[in-house]
Amino acid sequence: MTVSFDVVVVGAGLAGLQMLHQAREAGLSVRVFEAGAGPGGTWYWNRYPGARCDVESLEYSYQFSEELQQEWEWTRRYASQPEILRYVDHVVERFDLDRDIQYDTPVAALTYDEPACRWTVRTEAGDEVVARFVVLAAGCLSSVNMPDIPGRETFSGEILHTARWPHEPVELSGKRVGVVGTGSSGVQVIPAIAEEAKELYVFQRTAAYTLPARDQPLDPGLQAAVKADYAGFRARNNAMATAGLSRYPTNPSSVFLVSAAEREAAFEYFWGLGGPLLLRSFGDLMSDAAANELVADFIRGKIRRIVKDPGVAELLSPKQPVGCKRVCVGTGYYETFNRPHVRLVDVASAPIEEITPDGMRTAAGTHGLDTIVFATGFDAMTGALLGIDIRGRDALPLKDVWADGPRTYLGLGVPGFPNLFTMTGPGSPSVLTNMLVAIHQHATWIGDCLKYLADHGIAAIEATPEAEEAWGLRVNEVAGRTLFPSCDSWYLGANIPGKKRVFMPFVGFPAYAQTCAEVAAGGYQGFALTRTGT
Ligand code: N01
Repeated sequence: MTVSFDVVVVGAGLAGLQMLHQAREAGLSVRVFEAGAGPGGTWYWNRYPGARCDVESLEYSYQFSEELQQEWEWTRRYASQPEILRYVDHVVERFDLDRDIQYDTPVAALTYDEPACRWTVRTEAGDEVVARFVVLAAGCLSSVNMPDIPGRETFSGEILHTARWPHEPVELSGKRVGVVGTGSSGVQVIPAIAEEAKELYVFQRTAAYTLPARDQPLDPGLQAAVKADYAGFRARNNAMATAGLSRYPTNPSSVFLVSAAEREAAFEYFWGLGGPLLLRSFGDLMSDAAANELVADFIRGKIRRIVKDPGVAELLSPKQPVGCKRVCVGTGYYETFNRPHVRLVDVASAPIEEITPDGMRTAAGTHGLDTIVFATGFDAMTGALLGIDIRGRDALPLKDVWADGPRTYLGLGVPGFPNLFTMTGPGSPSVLTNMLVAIHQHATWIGDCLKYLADHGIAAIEATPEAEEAWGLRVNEVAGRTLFPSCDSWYLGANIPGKKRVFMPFVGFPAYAQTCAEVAAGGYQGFALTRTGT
């Protein structure tokens, strides 16, 4: 007999765990399928040396339980990967989540049965269950991008990817290590590997802006003050475009309205605060290319002062607007290139051609290596969803519907795919915000929706094509007012060969959350609701 649930959730990362909690709160039976052997998603897989969240720990946490907020003590301004995984384990135990999670179980296919208003969920092992609703919480940055470089199989040493780092300790001391990629993962792993390796070669194609994290032990006074009014703290953060860091509001002034000395002083102040806050020093840095160039130049000046070799400093200086690729936050990143055993290899001018049995060959020469670390990122936002064979009404494959890029209504639903919700999906603020806030907003919205459907005897909910069309226009219109679409980034899908370029996230959390609330209050406008028995 086929096992049946009210809800199946795909993924037991931070999104899937909260969704499980919310669905239980709505009185529904739930099963979560997780590909990994444990919970935590991103934080389960990305266990590379130096991995640390670049969102402040007091904000990168769940807000669905006041008791949880009060009892958990963070130790650092930015939590390390092991600390976040300890938090995840605590949450799983405290809310007894494990009994509804099936680990080591990747989902292979989802097929909608229209007459029954049910999804059949097939795992890679071939087992099937049936569910009224499916929530995809498979992660925005979980489908690994491993570049197809010839000769990989011939390499005699070890090849690693930051997002599939082994659970066992990796021995790098005394070794010649190559790191490919200088995004957020590369910026964190490179200084850590430099501590151990005999020689480190960093293969850089595009220089990224790296702002100093200024990580430190968390001020107990600050933690106590936040806990004294966590609800107020969350509410103030929710009013920010990025759903965070309300303690440091954006200076609304235009950078052009101040003198050069005032501008430098403001940049210095925000640079000193650490993290991505430099982008809050003036109100027009993310909307005006000339304003952005001023802050870009400020950062390049910092790089020139930190990095002793002028040629290396020049190579490390990014050319694209600041923030159109996600800014990196690091500790000692630029300083690492002053170390005598660290070499920057420019693979923009001389691309990687081949992996050989004992190293990496670029157009400029060969570098002998014992270990290669790929920090080459992800097929973001759509990769994990399209990795599942999802077929909606009339067996319509999602990959065909999204052949020209993802199209959604509110990043929550897709026409033709009733009773299927995407968490933090394309078309929602997602990766442009503090993910834990985006997750909370989606998990509570979906949980409330499921309860509404049950209370009103509704068997199916489906985004309408008109609502999806209008939403797509709004996503583009809002993004078009910013510099986000102005360079090749994973937000656009530009990092994956052949992927259609569509700006995927929605810019601006508060307007989005308000729209979602209005849609719900209006009886789920933009969604077609089918009553039981109709
Ligand atoms: O991946 P990326 P990531 N040959 O795509 C290069 C989050 N995150 O894992 O720019 C040579 O940003 C590529 O070069 P280019 C965060 O949202 C958060 O670092 O395409 N190079 C780039 O340098 C982040 O934005 C945290 O020219 C190749 C790099 O690899 C997102 O995850 C930590 C190449 C990939 O950078 C992704 O970050 C880590 C090739 N064939 C990640 N292919 C924190 O919270 C790719 N590259 C701190």
